[in-house]
Amino acid sequence: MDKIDLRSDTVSWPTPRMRQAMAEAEVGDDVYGDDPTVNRLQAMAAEMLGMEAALFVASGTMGNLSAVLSHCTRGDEMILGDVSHVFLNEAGGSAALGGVHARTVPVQPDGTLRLEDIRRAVRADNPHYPTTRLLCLENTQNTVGGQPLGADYMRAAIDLAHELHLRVHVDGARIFNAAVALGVEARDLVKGADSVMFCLSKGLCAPVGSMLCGSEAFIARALRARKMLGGGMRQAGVLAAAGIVALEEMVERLADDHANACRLAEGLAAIDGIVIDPARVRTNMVQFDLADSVAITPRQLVEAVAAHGVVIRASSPFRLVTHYWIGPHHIDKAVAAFREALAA
Ligand code: TLP
Repeated sequence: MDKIDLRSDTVSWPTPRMRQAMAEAEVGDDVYGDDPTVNRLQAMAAEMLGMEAALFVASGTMGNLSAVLSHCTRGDEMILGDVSHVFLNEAGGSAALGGVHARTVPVQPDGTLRLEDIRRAVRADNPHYPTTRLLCLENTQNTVGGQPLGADYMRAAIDLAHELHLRVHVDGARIFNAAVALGVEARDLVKGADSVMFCLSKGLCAPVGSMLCGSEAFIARALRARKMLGGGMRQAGVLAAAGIVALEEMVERLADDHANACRLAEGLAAIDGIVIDPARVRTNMVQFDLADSVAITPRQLVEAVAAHGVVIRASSPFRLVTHYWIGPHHIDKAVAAFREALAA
């Protein structure tokens, strides 16, 4: 990778091992269930997440939407975080295509939804109201800096939802970042959930794809939803082969991305004009703001660091994301680029 691209871990390229596995993949028609490489990936994913079955989908967005369509019917309501990806960044698909009403509760700085907020958001049985059907949790919680939600919290939220007769879907796009950061197995973070989606194409570096996991019965419904969304793929083993390498080789090393994110945060904290709390960096994301005293605009900062080969997006707060293609020397170059941009 020629640039130091910190916009997201989605920008990560497949590894040489992935490209080789893709070239050599055994394939079949996956819509007929005939692709041995897809079937192997699905079995691995289900096993790692402690679920009965799994389905290979084109993207995290497709996985989340397939889950919502499989859990809910039109006019149902789901409770989810007010800055969750499903609510903010999935083109309103659950409303547009599923007729599912969103009831948001505030995401806390640690990424959790308060249990009392969840309890209060559940509707009474009354014909004026939609039927509350689903709770969506996000782990790690992207918008608050990739905070990992611990196993105790997940268990408490899942148990509460079940007590309230809700189903639970976990948007675990980065569940392996959470697991590695917390030193637990991913399956321990989703125990009892009715479904979980995780992405192969973010920190795990695969070029395409996410996995939706759940019970056999749930996956049978999700298979139809995926088909309806145009996600029935044919010789998808070419893509699944990279996903297998992702699960075999790329999970434990996420700890390097987390260490690099800490290094980046500490470097930025030493620069006048940057407002950051390095203690909040728990996984592969770094958030910071510009101090009011800083003369340049966010857009000018983006352009100034781009001149040094550092690619970021203007946002408030700024978000920088580390991944496989970013090593400690890239971090040091990036910090130097920020220092120079803000010294000007
Ligand atoms: N997130 C992307 C952007 O869409 C914001 C990113 O750069 O972080 N759940 C979560 C928590 C996500 O962060 C994302 C992607 C998705 C779902 C959707 O995955 P894709 O992009 O594969 O549809």
